[in-house]
Amino acid sequence: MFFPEPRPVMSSLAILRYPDPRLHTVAQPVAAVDARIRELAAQMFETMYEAKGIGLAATQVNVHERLIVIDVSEERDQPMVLINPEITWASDEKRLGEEGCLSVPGIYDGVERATSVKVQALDLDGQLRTHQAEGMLAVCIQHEMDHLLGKVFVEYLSPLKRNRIKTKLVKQQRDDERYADKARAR
Ligand code: K1U
Ligand code: ZN
Repeated sequence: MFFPEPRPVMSSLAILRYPDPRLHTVAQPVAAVDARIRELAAQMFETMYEAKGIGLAATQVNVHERLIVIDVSEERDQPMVLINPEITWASDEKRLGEEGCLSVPGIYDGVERATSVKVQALDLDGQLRTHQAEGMLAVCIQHEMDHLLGKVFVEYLSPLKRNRIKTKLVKQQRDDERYADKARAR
């Protein structure tokens, strides 16, 4: 009789949506890079790839530990994990670029960020590494590090824009819940 190899069970995680207050939680350092953290990183990659994002912070999946996954490659084959990341240097040169966020669906706006950064972080083997990042990778690292501090990119926008976004997303969430309730009742 043929018994197939057991496959690792993977599942996507729910992404918190702005203005969920849990997005403003400050993440705590990862105490140990162990099997739990490797499993969480794998689930976060699955969630990020499924949502067609280029990055995801643990905060966004309601885990308040300093863990980020990123893949800015076109081919989606350059996964990067940053555990307990710290920016050790940022360029004085800044650039205004368009950002989006999986926790703020459908909203894109300009944010000014350093064009290059150096970041130190542990990898999945618990090794300390230094990364020099430019372009989209530098932007994505800064965006995800903000999530770990409880900051969402809309907080760089004017209060007027931010309130409009909040109102739009609260309404969208209510409509989505009503639609789901109706679908369940059918
Ligand atoms: O943190 C997140 O929610 C992921 C976010 C990362 C990010 C995108 C753009 C600039 C900075 C950080 C996303 O992946 S949003 C969706 C997306 O794939 C995207 C949006 C705009 C430009 C490029 C990619
Ligand atoms: Zn984001």
